[in-house]
Amino acid sequence: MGPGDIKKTLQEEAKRLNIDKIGFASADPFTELKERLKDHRKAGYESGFEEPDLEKRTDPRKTLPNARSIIAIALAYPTRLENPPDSKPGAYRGVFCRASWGEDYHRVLKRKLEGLKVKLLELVPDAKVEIMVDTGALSDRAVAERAGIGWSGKNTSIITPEFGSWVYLGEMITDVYLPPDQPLTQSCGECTACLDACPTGALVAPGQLNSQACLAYLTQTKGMLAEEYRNKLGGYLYGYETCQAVCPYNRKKNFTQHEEFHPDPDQVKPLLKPLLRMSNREFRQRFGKMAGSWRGKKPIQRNAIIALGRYRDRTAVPDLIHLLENDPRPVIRGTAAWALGRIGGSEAEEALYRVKEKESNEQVMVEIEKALHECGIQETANHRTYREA
Ligand code: B12
Ligand code: SF4
Repeated sequence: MGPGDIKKTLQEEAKRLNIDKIGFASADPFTELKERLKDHRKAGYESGFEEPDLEKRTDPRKTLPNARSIIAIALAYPTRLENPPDSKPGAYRGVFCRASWGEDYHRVLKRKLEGLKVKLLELVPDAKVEIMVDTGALSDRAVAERAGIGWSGKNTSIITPEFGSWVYLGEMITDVYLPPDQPLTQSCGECTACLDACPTGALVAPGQLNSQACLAYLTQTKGMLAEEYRNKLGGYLYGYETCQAVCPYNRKKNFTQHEEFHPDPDQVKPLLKPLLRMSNREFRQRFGKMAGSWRGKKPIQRNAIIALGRYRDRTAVPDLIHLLENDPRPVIRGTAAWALGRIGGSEAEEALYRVKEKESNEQVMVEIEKALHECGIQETANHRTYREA
């Protein structure tokens, strides 16, 4: 069988496996990307989640010697929640980004790629293959771009004409030669909607993201969230997606053909308060299969506390006080102090004074002081409102 026929058979197999898009690219080094990545690093824009070795990241042959082709795939994911549960006073909810809905996409895409691998090995029994989804050395986006899956948007996402950027990407490097596809020629044109909408200015230039300021990244950090970002998360517990939501290519796109990605509304939009007291075991049971659980419980709980503070949910005060007084993790105590400062009231203020006497962590102390100051400001404001009335 010739390379063209192998490619055709793989395309047919992809259809059978319910893969939304498949593209083929050469495995030559990504030389242009390498220069970009160097600049990206120099500017301090990396997240730290990327493969650190730039050689490995841009040369597929560092992963698979004699690599000749890369087979890239994309799977579309849903964007709409049917019957979303209400988020209301006393029962506020947070939200996981759409890229975390349903079963962890790493597993789903790897299964699809394994299916393609089986077919390729049937056709070329001594073929060598290496499968990657997100955590591999290569830039999945650069591969998808080269393979004609989609084009690179100003929000840095790969945008497909059919599914917008609501797609996951994955690839398989092989030493089998397969005729490459052509990259797409489409582009964003004059549109700047994502750059204008990003609440933190993380999209520093078209196609260039400062990850350190990206809310999608910041929801995944384990330390204290810098104060300037706390009011900008908008209820997100994991990930962020405004730069995708505003994109005209994503408008009204909602693809539900993969059952694995169907969201459980109560899981992807959970009540905030119960998250605060969740054990590790409960967390794993409830969220362990989602992509959004990979950083563990702490960032999700921290973000839930921030959301409760932002909503000024008075019914959360007892739970927040419990954390402030008892939680062994300074990040959780410090964030709880911040939330109590935002919510205010005598119960919160008294608790803050109480813990001030015994707190030994410096960072938490700073948050307590600031929260007490905030309570004082609110007290004065309430008093003023009362007098004016
Ligand atoms: C690190 C990482 C992050 C970081 C940094 C993201 C970033 N933009 O760099 C953080 C945590 C912020 C993140 C967030 C998200 N991520 Co992410 N992430 C990755 C990861 C592991 C590496 C990306 C990387 O190397 N970034 C560094 C930049 C420089 O490289 P790059 O983005 O691959 O480079 C492309 C473009 O940025 C552009 N480019 C790079 N530099 C320059 C410079 C100029 C001047 C120009 C014009 C262009 C340009 O060219 C490259 C080829 O297209 C990939 C998986 C992988 N192995 O590739 C997933 C991946 C990119 N993430 C993905 C997803 C889904 C997300 C989120 C949507 C999740 C969410 N809802 O929160 C957000 C989107 C935020 C955004 N606008 O990028 C998908 C993207 C799918 C798609 N359609 O594009 C990937 C491919 C995972 C996957 N296998 O599906 N992610
Ligand atoms: S919002 Fe506009 S500029 Fe941004 S990625 Fe979409 S089309 Fe491109």
